[in-house]
Amino acid sequence: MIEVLVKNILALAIVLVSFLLPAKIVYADQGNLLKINESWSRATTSSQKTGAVFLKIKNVGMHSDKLIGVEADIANHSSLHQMIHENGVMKMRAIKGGIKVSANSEVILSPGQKHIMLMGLKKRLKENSNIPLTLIFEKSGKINVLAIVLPAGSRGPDHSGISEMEHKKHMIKK
Ligand SMILES: [Cu+2]
Repeated sequence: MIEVLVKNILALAIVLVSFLLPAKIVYADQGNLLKINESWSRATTSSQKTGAVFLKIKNVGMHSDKLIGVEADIANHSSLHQMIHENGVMKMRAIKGGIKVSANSEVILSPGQKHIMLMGLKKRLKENSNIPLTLIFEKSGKINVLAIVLPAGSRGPDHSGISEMEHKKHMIKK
């Protein structure tokens, strides 16, 4: 009788342990190691057919990753761009090979630098609206982001008086 009881307790213990283990595996999800902060864009007029999105990518993990693409329903075509100087003129070029985000570091996409280009806008970017985007990373896969549209000519959330709480609303939504 006692032997049966001990066996039952052992079986129960094994079941409990197996319930506890997967929780730890989920916690180590690579996708959570990339934090997308301060995603923003600038309002456009109805005649403007292109827009740009800027954001910060923080890698709190121990492995590097790479932003290799972007998808946005609001535009016919979205790509990663870089500004370059050519014969004294600033030009935009598509980034080949993606944007590397090293372990434990941050990459900032900002005006005049690297940015996400939205080409063939299907509708104008309205101030205070949100643009849903999907960032595609080599290792972490897809991460959905909402970029807030700031006034035309804005220099970014840091300079527009948007509170820290507003920032958090636009952080990574996986
Ligand atoms: Cu561009």
